Amino acid sequence: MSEENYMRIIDLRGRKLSRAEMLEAMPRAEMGTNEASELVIPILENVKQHGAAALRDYEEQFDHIHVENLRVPVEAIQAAVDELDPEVREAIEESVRRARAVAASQVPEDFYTDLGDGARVAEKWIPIQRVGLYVPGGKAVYPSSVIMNVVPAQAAGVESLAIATPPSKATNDGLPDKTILATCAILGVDEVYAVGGAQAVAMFAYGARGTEPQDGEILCEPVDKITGPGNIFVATAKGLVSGIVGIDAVAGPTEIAIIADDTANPGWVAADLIGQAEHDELAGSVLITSSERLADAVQQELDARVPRTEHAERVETSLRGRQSGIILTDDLAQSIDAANAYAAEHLEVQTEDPDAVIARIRNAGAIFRGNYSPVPLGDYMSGSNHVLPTSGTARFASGLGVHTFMKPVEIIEYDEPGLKEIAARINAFAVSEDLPAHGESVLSRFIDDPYDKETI
Ligand code: HSO
Ligand code: ZN
Repeated sequence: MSEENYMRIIDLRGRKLSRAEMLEAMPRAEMGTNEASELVIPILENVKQHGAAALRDYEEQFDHIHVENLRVPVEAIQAAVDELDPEVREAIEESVRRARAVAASQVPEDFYTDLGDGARVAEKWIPIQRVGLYVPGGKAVYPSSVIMNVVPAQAAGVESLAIATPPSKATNDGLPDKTILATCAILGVDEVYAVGGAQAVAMFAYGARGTEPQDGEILCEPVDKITGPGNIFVATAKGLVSGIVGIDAVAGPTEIAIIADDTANPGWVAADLIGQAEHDELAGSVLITSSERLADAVQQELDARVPRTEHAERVETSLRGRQSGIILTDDLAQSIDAANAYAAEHLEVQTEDPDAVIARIRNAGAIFRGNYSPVPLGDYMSGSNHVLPTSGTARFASGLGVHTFMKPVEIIEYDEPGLKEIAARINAFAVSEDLPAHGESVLSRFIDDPYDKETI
């Protein structure tokens, strides 16, 4: 393989790596330190103090757009769907149908455990009441991501759902991107704000007062959880308000890993690597294989395909970046070890027996099985969710789903005999922690004077 190749080789062959060495060998960009906080903290504070006035100022300052109606009028949302290209509309509707079918089966069931007579612990799943979804603007306008957030929230039973998305620079009419608005209409979301960036996160976290004609004094009520991707300022703002409200994960650049063997089609593998690289110069595209022949063939396919794709420059930067590469392994077992260490946001398995590989995968945001389940299928229309853990966080986190918008609450249901049976043990435990009033609380129910230690 020559120097000219798009992707660098990370050769693990013949190396017995410790866990730390394996993690170290994985192609990932350095995480920069976060200097955005200094800019974001005053924005949060200002929106908290001044509500709508501050939001308008920031839209003028950062997006250079005067937004008259911070809350997008419902007629504008409906008009967007009427103007939508019918082909795009069908695509959105198909995507929504499939996502809804999957989300419906994801709704968790309540359950209980009996621990004896009159001793039960039940578990009840409660939807989060109000959620704010951030939808980025700019070059990455993804109506598909609106679907991925809204559908599971609705299936979870979230009562109130608001969307914030910046006013479009392209139309410069103070309204957000029309396809985003149309997607909101198709999904039945009518609370949409033409507000972007850190200020949108502040509006969701603290709520905002304003002088909007259609809302009287309150522009936006505070939410309980904020989800959705965003740039460094949005991510930083989400980090800062988390604790006041819930947030989904703070996403890093998107990435794909493909485990492939000699049975894989090199053209398809190359196309999938390019597809991911198209997102961002920092996107990671990783091929993991023990077949040098496949690796060579994929490099050749990249040579042929990259120059012909529209975003060739961006793709090239991403493929040549240190976050991308071809990992060469001794065998399938080492490929699986590497995939588990990398913990890809998207893991494609294009091998002779994909099920045998999948059985041994423990870390991946989502697994795309076989040659006909490429990542873009999942991005748009498989019914699965495309908001997935990035940067190796798939080791401990999962993708967005109905569970993201619900929380389990335990209900403790003991009756008199159930409590009496273990009252003395609870008391013993409490005393051992020097919290005797805890024991006295329980004992009060069974003896006259729990404070008289002589009688216990
Ligand atoms: N691959 C992206 C999602 C996306 N792709 C949206 C196209 N549109 C992150 O999972
Ligand atoms: Zn994508």
